[in-house]
Amino acid sequence: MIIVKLGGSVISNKDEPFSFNEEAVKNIAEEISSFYPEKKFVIVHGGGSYGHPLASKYKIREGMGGIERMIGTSITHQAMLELNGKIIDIFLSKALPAFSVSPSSIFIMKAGKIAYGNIKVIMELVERGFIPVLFGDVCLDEEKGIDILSGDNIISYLEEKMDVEKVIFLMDVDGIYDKNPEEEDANLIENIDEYISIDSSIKKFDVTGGIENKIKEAMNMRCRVYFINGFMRGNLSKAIEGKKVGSIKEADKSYKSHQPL
Ligand code: IP8
Repeated sequence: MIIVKLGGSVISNKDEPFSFNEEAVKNIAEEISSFYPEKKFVIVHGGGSYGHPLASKYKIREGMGGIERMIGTSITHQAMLELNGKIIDIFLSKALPAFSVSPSSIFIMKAGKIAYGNIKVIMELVERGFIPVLFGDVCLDEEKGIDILSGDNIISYLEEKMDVEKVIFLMDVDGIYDKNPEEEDANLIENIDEYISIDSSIKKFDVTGGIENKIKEAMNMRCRVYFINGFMRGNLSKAIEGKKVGSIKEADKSYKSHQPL
């Protein structure tokens, strides 16, 4: 099974609230359709300009905080459902049996991580040939009451519990860089393991927030992980076929997915 993360900056324009990059999602669905049903997929998408502005407007990461925040939590979830619906519709139009699974209905968080997950439905959907489509969502939290669950955290959890052949992160840049990719002397890191092995620290990456979290999560995964540009047609197919593209973290030597890399 292959997990594909549709990054928020690929499916929407982060600077424009409630924007949706229909063309990009159509291209992604088309590429996936040429590998389906031989390959099994789970899709996880980010919040983009649907989830993030609302999550900060209602201060959801601060936890429970009265009726206004509870209403805001529900509004944020509804916005994510709307975004999810747009993605599912495109997949269906390409004859892919995408099936929406709300993370807030199956996960509970604690200290920024998933503390409880009921993923039997996801496993059985995949077994029957469906393509579950999850997303970064609001989530119940054992300590704070509520929190935001990022798509990247969901992927780490699924990778640990399921038989995952590879994880492919679709981004709006060509992969992971040694510094902010907007800087002229930034270099794309093709082999993340090699780069890190020099001093075994992700501090070498001049990164913050989202990317730092992504690299950390990827380094803890057992399977091969790709970071590729989701706007470049053909990139996703190359990653699915196991070709060299973007930045790659190799699978752990001891890890054997039941499916070929
Ligand atoms: O974009 C965030 O998910 P992410 C989800 O995967 C919300 O971090 C609701 C902001």
